[in-house]
Amino acid sequence: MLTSSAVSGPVCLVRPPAVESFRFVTSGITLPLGLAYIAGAIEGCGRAVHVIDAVGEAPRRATRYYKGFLVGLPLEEIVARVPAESSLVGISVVFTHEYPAVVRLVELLKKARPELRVVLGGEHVTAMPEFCLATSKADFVVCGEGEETIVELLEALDLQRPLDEVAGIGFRDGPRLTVNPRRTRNRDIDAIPYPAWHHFAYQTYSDHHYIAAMDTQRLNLPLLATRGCPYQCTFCSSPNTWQPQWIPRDPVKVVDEIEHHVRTYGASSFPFQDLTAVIRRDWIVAFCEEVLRRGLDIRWQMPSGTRAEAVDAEVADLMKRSGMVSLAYAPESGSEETRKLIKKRMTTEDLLAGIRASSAAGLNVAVFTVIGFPHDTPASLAHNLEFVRRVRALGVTDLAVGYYFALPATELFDSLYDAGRIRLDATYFGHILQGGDLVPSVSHCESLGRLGLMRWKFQMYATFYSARDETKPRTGLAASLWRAFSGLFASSHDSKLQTVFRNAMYAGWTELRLALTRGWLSRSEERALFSTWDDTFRAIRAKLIARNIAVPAHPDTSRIHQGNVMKQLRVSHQTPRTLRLDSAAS
Ligand code: B12
Ligand code: SF4
Repeated sequence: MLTSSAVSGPVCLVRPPAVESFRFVTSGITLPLGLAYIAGAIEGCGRAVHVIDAVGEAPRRATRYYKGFLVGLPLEEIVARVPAESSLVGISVVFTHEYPAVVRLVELLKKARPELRVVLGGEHVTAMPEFCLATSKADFVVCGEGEETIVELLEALDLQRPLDEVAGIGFRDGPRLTVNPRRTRNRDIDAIPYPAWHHFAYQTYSDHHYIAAMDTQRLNLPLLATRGCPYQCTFCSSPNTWQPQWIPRDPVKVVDEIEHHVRTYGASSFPFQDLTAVIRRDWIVAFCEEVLRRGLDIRWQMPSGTRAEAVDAEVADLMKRSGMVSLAYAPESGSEETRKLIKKRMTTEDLLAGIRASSAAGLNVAVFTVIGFPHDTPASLAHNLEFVRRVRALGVTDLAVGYYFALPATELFDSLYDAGRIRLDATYFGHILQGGDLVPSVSHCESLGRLGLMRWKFQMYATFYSARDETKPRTGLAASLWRAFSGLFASSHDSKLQTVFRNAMYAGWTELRLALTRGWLSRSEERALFSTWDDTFRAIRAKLIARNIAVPAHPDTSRIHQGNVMKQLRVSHQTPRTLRLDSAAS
């Protein structure tokens, strides 16, 4: 029977080591914004917090991992740093590829201190709550937005209230895994306490270029102006985590937060980490005007990909004048048909208009594309070539061509998994990082293999970087190559190409250096760890389907767009359930 007892000492929050590998990306690592919000929420209710940020505390230490390497404190050192008086540890698991390290970390924590209780939260846990309870020794999981849930869980433990009354959590009671209904999304997001950056080595992140944006040589703090996204792209886990719901903050309050960070920490550069910040024109106009009205000398960027509909010449000019440096558009494909199949509701016309306005205003513009969707064909990919030529001519500075990876809790993943086209093994958990690889580790594409995809990637890059940008002097292949190399020596970058190249050189060298070291586990321990995971997940999925909490997905990935995922998400989020993995009956 599950026993509940009061939480003593500071709540210890852990950002596990990040994962990097030899690949071409701007950055894989930034300050952990979600965990900083959790720290702020716990402090906001009068409790003490202790943070172990594995990356911030050892930014240049690296340990060989099953894919690439772990960046930050070795797992044993994290265990040793948990305060003796803490009785509860919260660990953030944003990325699926970080999860195996967290499983090992929890094992080490429980071995050293069996009385410690461990709670996991973050995007990956939200995608697979039962799986995380079944495959790790964690006691609790928090699904979705975590601030209210963690505070209520702590109260429930203190007051010994029944855990099945806490919305948004899952917990283990012997062999029984319980997942409660989700909490309703918090609409009053302006009332959420600011991220508690005073617990994090924010200067270290900027010093080591751990910034998910263009390097401006200023002190960076990430920012969130909105939560969630109203769309339901078939490859994206955000509908499951945030439900397709976009909730913006009051733009004036966002600028209040910026001023607070300028005053308190001396920050002056703010990469926005929103899923899709610019949806409403009036919102972005109000935000920029407020920054200008206060005369703030800041830089800000939107590096994670936004939508284009609200960006016209006036908006782009306001963004530039208020300090914006760069933004990224994420159409994912140059083919309108592919965009329809992945439910990316973005027209080429809107996108090109947004790009034209942004680059005319002098902003650095990046375009994100993905190749290797299961339904991609040579014919659909061919649209990308003309597309990248067109966006280059309009002044787009950088292009990212990523390989498709199958994130859990997405419509495409369910379809591939139910059709037997994915196994949850080490390759699966590593392939999430393959977007920036030269050759993908897996192809989920029906008509192209790994090498076929690689050829398309090279062709798209070659077309883009050798095409002429009509809006700038000195473009073309030679100029682009020089730009890439110059990133190794320049301290501040004005093209992602420079950052990508610098990161790849560092990651490649680190991987080489670590190749023959023992690493986080021995090779046989690695194999043992992953050996049962697929069976476990398959059993969980079968039980959820048998209880109508999940539905078998359509095996034809080009038909998925015809459905609406909302109905199924509602059922899955609102149905309380308890599974026993040792019995076929439950
Ligand atoms: C900014 C960002 C990045 C940044 C860095 C992020 C970082 N290292 O912290 C950059 C650009 C580097 C990046 C890179 C990648 N990213 Co990214 N990124 C994001 C993005 C847009 C925002 C993250 C964020 O700050 N969110 C805002 C905070 C408030 O939300 P949150 O972190 O989820 O935290 C909340 C809850 O999850 C929960 N919670 C979180 N931790 C904890 C801990 C506890 C104890 C508790 C109780 C609760 C809790 O409470 C928090 C507050 O409500 C997300 C999408 C998203 N909106 O989350 C994708 C996302 C995290 N990225 C994703 C992916 C796939 C990648 C890449 C693999 C892409 C690629 N092609 O290479 C790389 C991997 C990099 C690496 N080496 O690990 C996926 C991850 C999915 C998964 N299952 O793994 C996401 C979810 C996007 C998506 N839907 O596809 N990313
Ligand atoms: S890919 Fe972007 S637009 Fe699509 S659901 Fe995810 S966050 Fe929203």
